[in-house]
Amino acid sequence: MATASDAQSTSSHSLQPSISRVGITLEAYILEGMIGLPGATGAFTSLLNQIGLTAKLITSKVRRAGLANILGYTGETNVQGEQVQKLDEVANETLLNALGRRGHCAAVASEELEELRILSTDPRARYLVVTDPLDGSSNIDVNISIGTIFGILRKAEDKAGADISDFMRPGHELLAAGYILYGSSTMLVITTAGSGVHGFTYDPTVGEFFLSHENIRIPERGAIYSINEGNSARWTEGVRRWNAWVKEEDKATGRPYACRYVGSLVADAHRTLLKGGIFAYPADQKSKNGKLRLLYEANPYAFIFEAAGGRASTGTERILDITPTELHQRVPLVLGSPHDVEIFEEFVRGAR
Ligand code: FDP
Repeated sequence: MATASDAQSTSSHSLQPSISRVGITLEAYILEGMIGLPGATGAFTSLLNQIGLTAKLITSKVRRAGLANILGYTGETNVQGEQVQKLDEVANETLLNALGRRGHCAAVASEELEELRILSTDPRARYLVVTDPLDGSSNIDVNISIGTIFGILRKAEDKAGADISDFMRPGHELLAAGYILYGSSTMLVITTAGSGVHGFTYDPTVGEFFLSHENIRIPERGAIYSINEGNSARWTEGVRRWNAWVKEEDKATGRPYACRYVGSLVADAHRTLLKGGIFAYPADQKSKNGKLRLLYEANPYAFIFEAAGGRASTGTERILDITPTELHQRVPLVLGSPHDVEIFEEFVRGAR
C-alpha cells in the first residue's frame, strides 16, 4: 500500500503544471514535484533522478551502436581483443547500477534477468522497479528506434529486501511509469500517478532533458493501425475481421486506416500515443498469451495510455486489473485511442 508521503509525492496537486513549463529540465520538474510536500522524504525524487541519469548513460551507448561492427559486441571481441557485451546487457547493467546507488530501490524485475535482482535489504528501501532495459533489441543492428521501459511500485510491506510476491500486483498499483525512446532524438516520457503524461527531449549538446511535450493527450480516435500482419493466418476470427474492417473503404469512418509497424514496442506505442489509432499484439495460435510481457511492457504502457486518456486492454479485459502470477508472464496487448480500442474489443467479443 502507498503511504501518505507516496500519495503526496505523486498526487496531481504536486506534479500537475499550473502554467506551461515547457523548456524546464527533467531535474527541475522532478524537484518541483517534491518541494513543499510535508511528508516527502526525497526517496521517490531521487529514484526518478537516477532513471533520468540512466537515460543519458544508455543514450550515449546506443548512439555508438552503429560502430558495433567495428568495435565488436554481441559477446565477441573488439579490435583491441577485448570481450564486448551486448547492448541490451549493457543497458541492463547501467540501469541496475544507477538504481542501486542511492539505496531506495529494494529490487528490480528485468526482462534481461531470469530472477529478481535484490538491490537493497534495508527495510527503508521502499521501491520496486520493473523494466525492459532495451526493448526492440532485434532492431539494434538495423539502426531503428529502440527504448527502455520502466515502472515503479511501492513495496507493500516495510520488510528487508523483496521477493516475487512483492511484484505480483496489478498495474493500477504503479506509482509511476515511463519509457525512453532512442529515436531521431532521445525522449523520456513519464507519468506519476495523477500528474498527466509529459515528454522530455534530450539535448546532447547540453546533456539535459527539456520538457517538450507537456500533458500529452491521445486523440479520441486515430487513423493508423499497428500490428504484425505476418501473423494474420494465426489470429482468431475476431482479430481477422477487425483487420479486414480497418482496411475497408469508408469515408464516413475515416477508413481505410494507414498501417505502420516498426517492430519496436517503444516506437510503435510512442507514435500511437502522439497520433492516436491502435497498436495490437494479440494472442494467436503460436503465442497463446501474446508475445509481450505483462510486468514490464504491458503494465507501464497501460498506465501511460490511461493517464493520457487512452485505453489498454487484452481485447477482453483491462490490462491494469490483471494480477500477475509470474515474473515474465506474457499477455495480449491492445493500446490506443479509446474509440479504436473499443472497436477492436467489439470485434473480439463478436459484437461486430
Ligand atoms: P523484440 O523482439 O525486437 O525485442 O518485446 C519484444 C518486441 O521486440 C517488441 O518491442 C515489439 O513490439 C515486438 O517484440 C515485435 O515482435 P514481432 O517481431 O513478433 O512483430
